[in-house]
Amino acid sequence: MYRISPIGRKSNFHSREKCLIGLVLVTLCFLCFGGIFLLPDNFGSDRVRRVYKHFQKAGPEIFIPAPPLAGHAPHRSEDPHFIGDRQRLEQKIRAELGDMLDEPPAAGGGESGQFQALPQQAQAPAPVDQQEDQEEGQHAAIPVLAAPVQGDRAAAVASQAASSASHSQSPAQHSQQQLPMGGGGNDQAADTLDTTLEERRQKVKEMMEHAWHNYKLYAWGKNELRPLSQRPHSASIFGAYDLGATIVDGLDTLYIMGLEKEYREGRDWIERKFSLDNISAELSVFETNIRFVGGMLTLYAFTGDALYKEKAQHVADKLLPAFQTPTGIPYALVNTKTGVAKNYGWASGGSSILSEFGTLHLEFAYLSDITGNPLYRERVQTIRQVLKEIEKPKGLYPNFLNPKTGKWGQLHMSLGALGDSYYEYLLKAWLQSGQTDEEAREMYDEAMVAILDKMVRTSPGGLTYVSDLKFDRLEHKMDHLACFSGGLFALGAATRQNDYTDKYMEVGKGITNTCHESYIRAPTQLGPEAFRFSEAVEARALRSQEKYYILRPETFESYFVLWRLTHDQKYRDWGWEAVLALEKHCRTPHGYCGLRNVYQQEPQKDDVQQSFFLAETLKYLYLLFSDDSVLPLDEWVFNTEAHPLPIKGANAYYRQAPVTLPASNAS
Ligand code: DMJ
Repeated sequence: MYRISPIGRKSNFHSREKCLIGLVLVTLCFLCFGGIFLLPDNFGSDRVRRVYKHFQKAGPEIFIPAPPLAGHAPHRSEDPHFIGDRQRLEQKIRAELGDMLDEPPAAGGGESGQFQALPQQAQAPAPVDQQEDQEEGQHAAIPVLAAPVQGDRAAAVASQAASSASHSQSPAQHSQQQLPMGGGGNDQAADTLDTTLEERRQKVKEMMEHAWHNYKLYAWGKNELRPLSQRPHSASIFGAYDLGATIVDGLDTLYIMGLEKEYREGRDWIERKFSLDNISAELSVFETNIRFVGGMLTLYAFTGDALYKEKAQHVADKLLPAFQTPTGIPYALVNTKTGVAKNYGWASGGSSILSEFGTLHLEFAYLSDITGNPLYRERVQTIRQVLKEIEKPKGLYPNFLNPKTGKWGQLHMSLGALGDSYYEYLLKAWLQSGQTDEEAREMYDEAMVAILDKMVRTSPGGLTYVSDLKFDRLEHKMDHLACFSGGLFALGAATRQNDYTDKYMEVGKGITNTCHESYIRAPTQLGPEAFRFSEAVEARALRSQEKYYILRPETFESYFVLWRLTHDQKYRDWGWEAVLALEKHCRTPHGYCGLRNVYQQEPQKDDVQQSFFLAETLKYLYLLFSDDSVLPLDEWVFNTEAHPLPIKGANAYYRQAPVTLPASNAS
C-alpha cells in the first residue's frame, strides 16, 4: 500500500525501514567525526605536504602518458585519453594564468608591461637607384652602415626621446604612429617561387604560433618541449631547473611578430614565476647570459618595462661569482645558491672556453648602461684586457684559456664550436658602442685577418669555407655553427671601409653560399651539423655524428644579414627553401623537432624543440621577409642568440640610466 507524501508523491518506505536508514546515516556520521579525532594527525605532519609537493613538482607531465614506442602513433590527437589530458593541462594553465588568456588585446602602456608597437624606423621609399638595381636583378652596391653622428644625430635621437617623454609617450608609442604593431612591412610584391612577401612572413609567424602553442600545452614553464612525446625537455645547460627557457628566449620574437596575446602570457609568467632565488641550479654562465640576460635586455629595450631590467640584473648577479678567478676570466658553470663555480671537466686542463667567456660583453655593457651600475661593464672589460694583452699564436685565439694561470690550453682554433661568438662580439661591441669602442674593432680586424690568412680556404670546386686549426694542422671541416660567419664578415665589410672591406664581403658571401650548398646537397634540404672538404666530397658530412640538424639558425642568420646588405633576391629564396624544408621534415603535430640524419629521405626526428628555434631560427626567417625598417641594422645589433640590442647614440630605445655608483664600490 502507498501513502501520499506531503509534496504529493507516493512514499514507499515503512517506519521500520525509515529507522534503519536513519541508523545507517548516524553510523556514517560517527565514523567521519571519529576519523578526525581518532586517526593519527597526518595533516599536521609533513607526509601530506611532501606528497603534495611531489605532485606539484612533477607538474603537467604527470598527466601526460609515457611516450609512444615509435614516437609517432597514428591519429594520436584523436585519442580521447589525450584529449582528456590536454584538457586537464589547459585547465592547469588557465588556473595559473587566470582570465588573462581570454582578455582582448590591450593597447600601449610600456611601463605597465603592456604590448606596444615594435620599434621601427620611419618607412622611407628606397632610393631610386636602389629600386632600379633591384628591378634589373642586380646586386645593390654594398652600403656602409655609418656610425651614428655622435653630435647632431645623437642630439636628434635624444630630443626625439625627450619629446616623446614630454608628451607622456614612451619611444615605442611614438613609433607606433609610424608603423602598425608587429608589422613586417606592407610589401605585397610578388616574390619568386609564387608567394608574396606577406605570405612568407605570415607562414613564418604561423610556425612560431605552432611552436609556442605546443610548448604552452605540454611544457609550460619548463625549459623546452619534446614534440613527439609531448613532454617537457630540459638540457643540462639549464641546471635541471624549470626556468621557462622557451618563454624567455622566444618572447621578443612574439613581440616582433605582433603576437600580443602570446607575448602577454609570457610576460605574465616571467613576472609571476621567473626567479633564480632559492634554487640550487648549476647554470652555464654563457647560455644563461645569451638567452636569459640577453632576452630580458631586448624586452626592456622594446618596452621600457622595468620588470625586464630587474630580471636581467637579477640573473646577471647570479652569474657574478663565476668571475672570481685570479685573472677575472670566468668559469663556465656557477651554482645559483652557493656561488661555487667551476669549469667543465673535459675542457683542456680546467680551461674556460673562448666562445663562452668571450660572449658576455654586449649584455654586460648594456646592463651597466641601463642600471647605472658600472660593475658589469668592468667585469667584461677585464676579460677584454686579458685577451688584448695575451700573446696570440700566429695572431689567432685558441679555444681554451686557463682562468687561474691566464695561459692558453690546447692550441685549437675555430670559428665554429668553442670559438665562434667571441669574434662576433668583438665586432658587435664596437657596433653597439656607436662605433666608438675602437679597441674592439681593432681586435676584430686583427683576428679576422689572421683567420682569413690561416683558416679560410677555397675547395677545388670553388667553395669558400673556414677550417678548424689544430696546432699546425688544418682540419678541412666546417661546423654549422660557423655558418653565422658569412653574416659576420659581411657586417664587418659594411660598417668600415678599410683594406679588408672587399675581401670581407667576398668571403662573407662565399661562406654563406657554401652553407647553402651544405643544405641543398642533402635530400632533406637541411644542413648537417658539420661538413667536410676533400678530393672526394665538398660541403657534406662524412661521420654519422655530424649528420644531424637540430633546428639551428646560423645559416639563416647569414641569409638575413646578406639580404639586408646586398638586397640580392637569392637570399630570400634560400630562406624560403629552408621554410619549406622545415615544414616538410621538422614539423610535427605538436611542435618542431631536429633530424638525426639529413641525408635520409625520411629522417628520424630527435624529439626536441630547442629554445633557440623560437629565439633565432624563426626570428631571422621572419626578418628576412620583412622590410629593412624592421630592426634596421644601423640601430640594432643582434646578440648571439638573436636578441636585438639598441645601438648607442643611434637608437632612441637605448634607455641609458645615469651612473649611480662609483665603479670601485659597485656590487
Ligand atoms: C645559439 O644558442 C647561439 O647562437 C650560440 O651562439 C651558439 N649556437 C646556438 C644555436 O645553434
